[in-house]
Amino acid sequence: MTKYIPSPRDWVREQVELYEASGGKEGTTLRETGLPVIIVTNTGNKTGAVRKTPLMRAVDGSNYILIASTGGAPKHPVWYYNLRANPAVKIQDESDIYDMTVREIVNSNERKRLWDIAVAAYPPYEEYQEKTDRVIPVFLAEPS
Ligand code: F42
Repeated sequence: MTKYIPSPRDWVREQVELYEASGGKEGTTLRETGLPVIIVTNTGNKTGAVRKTPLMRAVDGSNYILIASTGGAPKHPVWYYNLRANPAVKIQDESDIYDMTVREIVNSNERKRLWDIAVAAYPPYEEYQEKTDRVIPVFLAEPS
């Protein structure tokens, strides 16, 4: 079995642990916001290790929209490069787990459509985009 390396950030690692240990019944929202979170299991692009990244839940039909915002930080999160290198992921949405394939959406009309859905699900994404010079990447995850 491939090695799982938990996030070095305490609050992220603890959310993943609670989410998984409870079978998707606890730890499923972003702290006090009450807004839903999914867990994206991905593969480290250098280590090949299993990585688990909580993200806000934004959906387009049966597809998930993944926003690489990291709170508007100047650099893309590491998981962005993991998904570019290895698009096969697992997504846990509460108690449901799906095998999915992701692709970065670069077409500007499609990106805008998905971005607007994501902002409706989690309004702070808009402030994160204003905070940073980079264009925040948008992925679409579709059932494999
Ligand atoms: N982040 C978002 O970008 N968008 C969201 O919607 C979002 C929601 C969210 C909700 C709940 C929650 O608990 C966290 C949430 N986050 C959200 C934060 C998100 O889960 C990530 O923690 C954040 O985006 C930072 O991602 P990161 O991949 O940069 O994480 C760092 C801290 C990290 O774990 N780094 C690892 C490490 O050990 O330093 C590296 C992990 C890795 O994949 N390494 C690669 C490998 O091969 O294993 C190689 C690294 C390389 O150099 O390329």
